[in-house]
Amino acid sequence: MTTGTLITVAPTGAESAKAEVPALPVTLDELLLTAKECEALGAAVIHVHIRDDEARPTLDPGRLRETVAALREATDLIVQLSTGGAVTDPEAARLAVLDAAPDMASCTMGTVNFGDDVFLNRWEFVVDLHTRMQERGVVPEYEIFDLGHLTALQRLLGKHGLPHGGHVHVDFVMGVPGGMPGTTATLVAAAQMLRDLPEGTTFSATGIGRSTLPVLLASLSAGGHLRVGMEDTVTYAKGRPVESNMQLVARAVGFAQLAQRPPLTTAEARDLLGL
Ligand code: KMH
Ligand code: ZN
Repeated sequence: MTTGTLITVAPTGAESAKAEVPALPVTLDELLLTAKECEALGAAVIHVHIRDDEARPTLDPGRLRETVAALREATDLIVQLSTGGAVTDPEAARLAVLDAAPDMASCTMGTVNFGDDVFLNRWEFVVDLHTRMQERGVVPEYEIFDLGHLTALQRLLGKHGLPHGGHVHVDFVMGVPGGMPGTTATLVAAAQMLRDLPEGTTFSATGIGRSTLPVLLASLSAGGHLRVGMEDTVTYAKGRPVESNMQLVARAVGFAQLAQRPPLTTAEARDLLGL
């Protein structure tokens, strides 16, 4: 059954430099302002990467805890911390993200070439992340960069059981150089593979760079949900830099309304995700 649309904003990421993308929210104040405005527009989940005082990506535990508390205080958004971090982050620091006790955390389902880098996600690491989230009551969003990652998820759930809350939600991250392409055909193939996962599994999708719009439109028509934000896209249209995360959320909300699948409220999103 097609429902409303879960809209996730991924405002910062770990890849863009503030010097090159001045609109990127990197301080806590900038993040909170972005979160509040995106919530008012229709976002229900925020996927969070944080930066240090020099705007470099960090997984500093104190800063992560402070960020979770501040987002909860300022908004009703579902707070999803990235355990992906930056490609240079060690596994121990990525696991320690869970100590900040977010509502959700990302769990990438395998290794992928990531431009000129490698985003390493060894099987034992993925199992560790999944089981620690089960123990701590953190709901995962399984990040799928390639179709084989869905097979790895089937194996993970078969061997180690369902996530906390019992609902499985995945996010197709499409168009990363080295991962699956951000095309309608690939999104349909990925959505078909969900038949091998527990009944009721839901998906969001995001297309990196210029695959943003094809992926957004394909996901809406296939019954999927949307992730948008400056983590994934810094160009709004050819030759036009993104002005703010709000601009991307507003565009996603507009398309969702046109598709007669309006944004889910934060309460509806909590129900959907088993929070
Ligand atoms: N920054 C990428 C290396 C996640 O947040 O879990 C990984 C990433 C996925 O963004
Ligand atoms: Zn991320």
